Amino acid sequence: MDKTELLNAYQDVYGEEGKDVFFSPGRINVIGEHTDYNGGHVFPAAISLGVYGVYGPREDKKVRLYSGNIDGDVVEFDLDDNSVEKDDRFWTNYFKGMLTYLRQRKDGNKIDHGFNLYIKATLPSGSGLSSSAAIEMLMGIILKDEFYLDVDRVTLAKLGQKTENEFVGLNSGIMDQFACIMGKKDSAIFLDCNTMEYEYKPLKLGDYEIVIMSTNKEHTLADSAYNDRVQECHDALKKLQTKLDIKSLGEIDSDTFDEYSYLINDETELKRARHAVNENQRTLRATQAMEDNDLEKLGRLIDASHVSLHYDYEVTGKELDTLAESSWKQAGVLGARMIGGGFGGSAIAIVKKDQAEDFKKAVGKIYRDTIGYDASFYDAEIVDGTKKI
Ligand code: GAF
Repeated sequence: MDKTELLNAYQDVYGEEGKDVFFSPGRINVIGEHTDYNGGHVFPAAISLGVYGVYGPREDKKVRLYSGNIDGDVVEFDLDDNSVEKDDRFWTNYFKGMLTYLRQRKDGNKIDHGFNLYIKATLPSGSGLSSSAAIEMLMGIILKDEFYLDVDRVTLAKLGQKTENEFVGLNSGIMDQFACIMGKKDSAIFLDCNTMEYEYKPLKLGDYEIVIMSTNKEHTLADSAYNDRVQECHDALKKLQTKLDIKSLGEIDSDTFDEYSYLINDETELKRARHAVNENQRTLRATQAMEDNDLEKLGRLIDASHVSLHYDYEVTGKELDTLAESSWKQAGVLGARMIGGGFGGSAIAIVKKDQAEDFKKAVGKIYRDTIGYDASFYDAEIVDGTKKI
């Protein structure tokens, strides 16, 4: 989006000039789904679809937020009158949570005056591409830069997770916030969510590209069974811990899991844990396959991830299954799977560049015929994390 356009929009809303413009990307995830809160690995990348924010300081203590995507009013609250509390709008809480937790830190008192924000997203909300983490990290970087806060990016990612967990009530892991704020152009981030060690790996896909496909079925993770999945994995882990000295499912391989699976005397928990363990192993193998230039293998592992998310984790649904399964049948496709929390949202396919247009037409038609409305296909680049532009 054009910076001037954003500054003009800010001026229309607030009647004065904005100071700085920021961009916070959404993310895709090549592989490693529902592994983050299980102490496993993920392999996400920041994308050029995201959320823009124009900041302008105020002399008083008021914070004003306006979203250019929603036909609504300016949302206003005061820094000092304890009105920074959760409301029933889905988007403002991400700002409020970050503001609250940053103000609670040692140098949080540096946030001593109000500000206006104009927000415009190019990322559809509920699309499974991390619009919420993009907003959290946008707020984090804006406050860090404008108020000179002494806080590093990984800490901001953790505060974003805390916002989800404690302010919003979704027990999500760290992947989305980490990907949005730590993203690097043309690279994916291989992150061990157990140790928080990470490595950038250039996305070497040769003649192939990643096509992002949205089901256009909005998913609201807090309303979904996401928290149930977290709990089921936790319960399975507790049973394994009676014999194994582990802190997370990410610490064991598929063989060890198989050997000790007799401890999990509940079919649902068994399936959930099996996914978490196998998906983590698949993520390790997939990143290795990419390094070895074995793209066929990478593709097979991506397909296997979807199958496991369908049968064992049960988070796909008809829309995501239609996108993945119809992708598998197209020429020039290495692999396809749902990404993010599931229950709607988006999928990715790794498609031969010169066959991508035919691919979108064919999958788009099957989706419309099967589901009754259109899927959306997005062209996105892999970009750097949240920053001033
Ligand atoms: C959502 C969550 F926010 C992430 O933490 C992660 O668990 C993902 O679902 C599934 O891999 O995006």
